[in-house]
Amino acid sequence: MAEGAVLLRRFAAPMQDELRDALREIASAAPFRQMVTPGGFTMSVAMTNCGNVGWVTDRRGYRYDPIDPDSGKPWPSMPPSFRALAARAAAQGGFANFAPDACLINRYEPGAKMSLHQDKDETDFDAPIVSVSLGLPATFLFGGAKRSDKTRRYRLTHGDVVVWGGPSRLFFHGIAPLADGEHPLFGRQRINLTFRKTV
Ligand code: MD3
Ligand code: FE
Repeated sequence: MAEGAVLLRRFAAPMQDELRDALREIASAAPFRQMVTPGGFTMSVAMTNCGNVGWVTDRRGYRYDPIDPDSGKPWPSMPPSFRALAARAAAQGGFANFAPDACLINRYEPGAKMSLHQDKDETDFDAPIVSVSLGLPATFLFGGAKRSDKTRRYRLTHGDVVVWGGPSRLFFHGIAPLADGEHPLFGRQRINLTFRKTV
């Protein structure tokens, strides 16, 4: 897709049942919620996290926080199956010993989108980000190092895993509004996991 970005089609599909069960457990302890941006907009994507820290946004800003602000408790721990999947994908993409400390979980219902942005709230940009797409297909918008760079569109479908390392780690990206549909296992939604090493 770009230097350092490796698309592994259907890589996570063999683990779909295990992923679905683990997600159900995480969401029962830390329910999906639509967070508010520092600018005061409610995101169309609903989010939760697992791992040592979770990504949060509110009127004060964006940050990684060890505590879920909705429950006041730590985020659910990262299931060993998640950790292993992320490490195996990263290795396949050329990054040995990937040890994520955070997994941001995005839930898109039809119409939800994510505007063009960079992921730069982490401190270690040498570590890749690993993303896992589950459920309904999405149109992924992939730009370059500058917001004004032209974007290309990729269709990400159920089970697709992407390793974002090297220069692509800081490229602008987003998700077009999700088209309606029904996935046999995940129903009327798309779930995206992003594994991050934040420190
Ligand atoms: C390219 N999520 O959570 S996954 C995000 O599908 C995010 O939910 C989108 O962007 C989603 O920050 C896109 C693909 C992705 C994730 C992280 C990246 C692409 C990336 C980081 C750097 C470059
Ligand atoms: Fe992102």
